[in-house]
Amino acid sequence: MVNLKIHPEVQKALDNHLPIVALESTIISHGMPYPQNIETAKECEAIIRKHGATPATIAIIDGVITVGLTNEELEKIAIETKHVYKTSRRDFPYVISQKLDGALTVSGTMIAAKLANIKFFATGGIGGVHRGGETSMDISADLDELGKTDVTVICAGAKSILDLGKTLEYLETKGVPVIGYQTKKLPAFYTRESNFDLDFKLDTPEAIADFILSKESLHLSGGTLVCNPIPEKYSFPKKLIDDAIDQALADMESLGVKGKETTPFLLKRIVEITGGKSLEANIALVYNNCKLAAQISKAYTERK
Ligand code: PSU
Ligand code: MN
Repeated sequence: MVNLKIHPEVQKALDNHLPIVALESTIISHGMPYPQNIETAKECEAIIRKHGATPATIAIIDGVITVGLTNEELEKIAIETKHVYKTSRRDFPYVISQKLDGALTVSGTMIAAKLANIKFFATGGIGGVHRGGETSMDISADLDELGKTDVTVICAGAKSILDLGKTLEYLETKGVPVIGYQTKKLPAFYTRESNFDLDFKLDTPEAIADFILSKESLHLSGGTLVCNPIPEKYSFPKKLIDDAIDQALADMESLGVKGKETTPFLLKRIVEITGGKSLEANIALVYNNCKLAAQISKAYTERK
């Protein structure tokens, strides 16, 4: 029996088949600095509510998968981040058996959302195939999770700290549909588009809900990735962000940062290099994804 602690508000929404949107916690503990991380986490929940869905931020608290955090729980994982374990698929048994606090990545949140029967999940960007992944084999567990766990992830594409072309190839191999929301190009997180074409462009939350229902009717297991471009106002000039990313990658190389520290290091370094501008963009795109995720979950619930 899985030990899940579900917040009463989330449980009520589950019991009544109301729209619910899951939120990850790695972005809070390891993706943004304090206090912006907690402010963003709270505003994400408010935006989801405003658009007619119930938010469920998910983390592991004292070894218990907790779906829907209280204020105290949110503060714990936002402030004492050194003691919060970055948790992907492989880490669950360790974090749970040792009764630790864990922040869930995209792959971790998909697993927990599935256990709680939540179908939609909003985040910033997903992990992917890192640049040089063909030799380092650094490929995020997010991609395999998308290949097997039935949750729809709404993101702003992937950062070009990754090899976007290989990331798309990997997702294709795993049978993961990648939908561009009102776009034919893969969004690259800080910029509205990359050079990579997407096969499915859908223009409304309703069309995306229909797409997911068709996938379910065929019992095709695995997730769906919805890519929502960053709002125009916050998008970065391509050259500016490319230079910041190159600098961050060079710093990572010279410091010898490896493994699960890679993504948090790069995110932090890019914020420093851009003097905080990238953080503003990051926050804006997450809000944009929360809104779309709420709209899709609402359209889905109305159709089902
Ligand atoms: N990309 C971002 N922001 C993030 C992450 C990725 O733009 O916060 C986090 C997500 O939680 C994602 C994880 O699942 O990093 C991927 O880490 P890794 O590359 O170690 O798999
Ligand atoms: Mn990795």
